[in-house]
Amino acid sequence: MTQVTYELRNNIAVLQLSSPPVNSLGLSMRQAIMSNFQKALADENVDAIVLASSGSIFCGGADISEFDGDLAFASPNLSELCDFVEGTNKLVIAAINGMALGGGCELTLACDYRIADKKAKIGLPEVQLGILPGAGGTQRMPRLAGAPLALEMISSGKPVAAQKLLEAKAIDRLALEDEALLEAAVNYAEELVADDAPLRNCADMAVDISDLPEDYFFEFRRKTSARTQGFYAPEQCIQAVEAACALPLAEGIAFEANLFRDCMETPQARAQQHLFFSERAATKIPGIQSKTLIRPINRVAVIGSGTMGGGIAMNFINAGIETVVLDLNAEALERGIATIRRNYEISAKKGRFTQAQVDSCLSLLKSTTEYSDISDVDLVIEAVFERMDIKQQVFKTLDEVCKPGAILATNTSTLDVNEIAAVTSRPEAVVGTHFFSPANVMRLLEIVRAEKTADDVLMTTIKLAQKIKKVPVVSGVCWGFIGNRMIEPYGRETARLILEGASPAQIDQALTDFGLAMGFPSMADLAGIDVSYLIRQENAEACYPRDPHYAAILDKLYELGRYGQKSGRGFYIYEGRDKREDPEVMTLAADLANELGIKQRAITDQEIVERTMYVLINEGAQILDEGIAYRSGDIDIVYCNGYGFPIFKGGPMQFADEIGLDKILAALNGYRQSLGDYGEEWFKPAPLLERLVEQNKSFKDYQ
Ligand code: 3H9
Repeated sequence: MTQVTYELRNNIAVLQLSSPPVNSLGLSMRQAIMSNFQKALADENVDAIVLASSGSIFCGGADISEFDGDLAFASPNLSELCDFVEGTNKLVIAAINGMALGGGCELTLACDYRIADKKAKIGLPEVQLGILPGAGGTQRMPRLAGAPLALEMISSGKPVAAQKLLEAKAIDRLALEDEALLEAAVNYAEELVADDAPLRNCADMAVDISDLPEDYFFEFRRKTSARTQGFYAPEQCIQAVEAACALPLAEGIAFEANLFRDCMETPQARAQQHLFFSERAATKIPGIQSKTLIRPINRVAVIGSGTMGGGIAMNFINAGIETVVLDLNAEALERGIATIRRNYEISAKKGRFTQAQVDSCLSLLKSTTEYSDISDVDLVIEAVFERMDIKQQVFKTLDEVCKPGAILATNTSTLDVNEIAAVTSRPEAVVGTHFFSPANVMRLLEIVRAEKTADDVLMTTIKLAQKIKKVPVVSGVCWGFIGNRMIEPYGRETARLILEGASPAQIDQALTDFGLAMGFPSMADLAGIDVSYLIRQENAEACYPRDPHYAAILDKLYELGRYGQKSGRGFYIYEGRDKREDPEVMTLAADLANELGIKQRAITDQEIVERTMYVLINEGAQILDEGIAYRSGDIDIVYCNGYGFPIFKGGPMQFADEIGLDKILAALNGYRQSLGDYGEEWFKPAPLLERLVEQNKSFKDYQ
């Protein structure tokens, strides 16, 4: 297939990148660009070259799938291609439509002139893949757009509107509203030829540092350090832009190349690239055609107007979908709707939405206390109290009132979706949609595929999740699905470590040093110790063994009315926004340990991290083996988007692959032995883990 088309329009050669979906710059694409350029350069009738795209975007950058081998560096590599384009003796005009990202953006920077469509976005998102622009972007962008804008773009990875780069003079012209970009680019090229416009080369430019304060880079580092903690690439991005300000282009490019190779070899880069592909793979379901017809979803109902119901409803109205919130209790409904309105007002005040956007969202929000008002909706999401009998009652009613073809979804976070579906006459229409709190903020959506969920119901739910800007992951049915099932052994291990002598603060510190957003003790205090107690009571049979060691410290805190932040005391003491350690917790733990015959001792941070993380990974292995998750990457997406697992470690399963499954297995077996009966009961390695180690494989190999 032709990856680059060549066309002559009078004296202008038009090269169009034509490799869907994103014109990524793999080796064959780079070769095709090079040979088409050579053709245009060899033709004496050609005065200028327009580089454009025939697809919906200009280019998504280097082919990331080449990064795990040598192909990315094979000649012509992207850097060589950009140098070649910059060095040509004919005018080259980039015509940017849709998006120009990463290497795609770098290619345009090597052109002499740039014209973009008004809606185009341009970015250098490499830092989000754990690397930095490696084809001259860190050197050419500061020369063309100025150091501050370039540094912001390169270190955040966020694309900017073409208009912004026009203002910075890195883009020369925007296509007029009613003018097709390609036509505009060809006209522009003809104009430039007629005007005898000069060739441009970044080697002839220096970064303008006249307005940069002396401590500019120091201050930038200081301001971004909290956001970039644990990541390797952001600092390399800063160093590269600093170099651009000091070195001639060729030296700067050589400096950038070293940093690029250095980043490529880090675990962070592997982790972030794994997450990029895992997020996309998670929407593909084995055995289901991606072209499966999806059902139109134009009107949605949410049952329950509590925090969760309200948050869920906001997702849909933000996406322009009319949404009815139903609550049988009129007062609760009024309160719920008022909360949604208030949330929008706050967003408007903070500048996240314009007043017009708020008005448009609120015009899509409806409310009712009558089931008959939702008979025509295309999708209902139930978000009522987490109890099987209550949920089943709701589903019986939905089955009676909803139109044929409607999708019936439950927001349960733990319950058996098959049992919920079984009370309806249409179990094929039932699916789980487990939102995470706050539902309008958290990106993760666990979609639960029950035994009888129809393929088109599942695919519609996945597509809808993307429409409302969630990251969907499909889970099979089991207690707690992927995320909450895995959190259970992690919480148990924390509770046990406290009985053995680790303080909540030590555990929190060890886990935040590891990279988690917060450790289990702080998380339990935030979520409510009463909430986790009730979950343990409700699910005792399904999941929690009645072991006296199990969560003893959490049960004790509950008995004492220490529910966490909401009651001012839990694992910690809370005063306003401050929290401090509570020595009484350690006394309680010592008494319980004594009662249960557990010997207290000093525990290292390494032991804390290993025990909590390795049981999490072990449960993940079991989930994979049972087919609850389709891929290890799905588990990683759940943990990085819903449970604060550090992105730079790529999720628990990628972390395990990185350190080696043999080491995880050895450590589990070590604790199994050293922790006596407790170890024997809770540290048995998952059979899949043992099998993979025997076969010398990783979780990634198991699909
Ligand atoms: C770089 O450029 C390094 C250089 O500085 C130096 C090199 C030496 N490569 O996201 P979508 C696939 S690093 C390979 O669903 P959308 C993607 O996996 C690169 N594949 O579409 C998916 O495949 P599948 C810097 C890529 O419309 C399909 O295309 N660039 C690449 O929602 C559709 O993708 C970036 O970081 C790629 N570069 O969003 C940009 N890009 O169908 C990364 C996409 O098999 N890309 N694919 O699942 C994106 O941000 C989005 O894909 C984009 C389109 C916004 C372009």
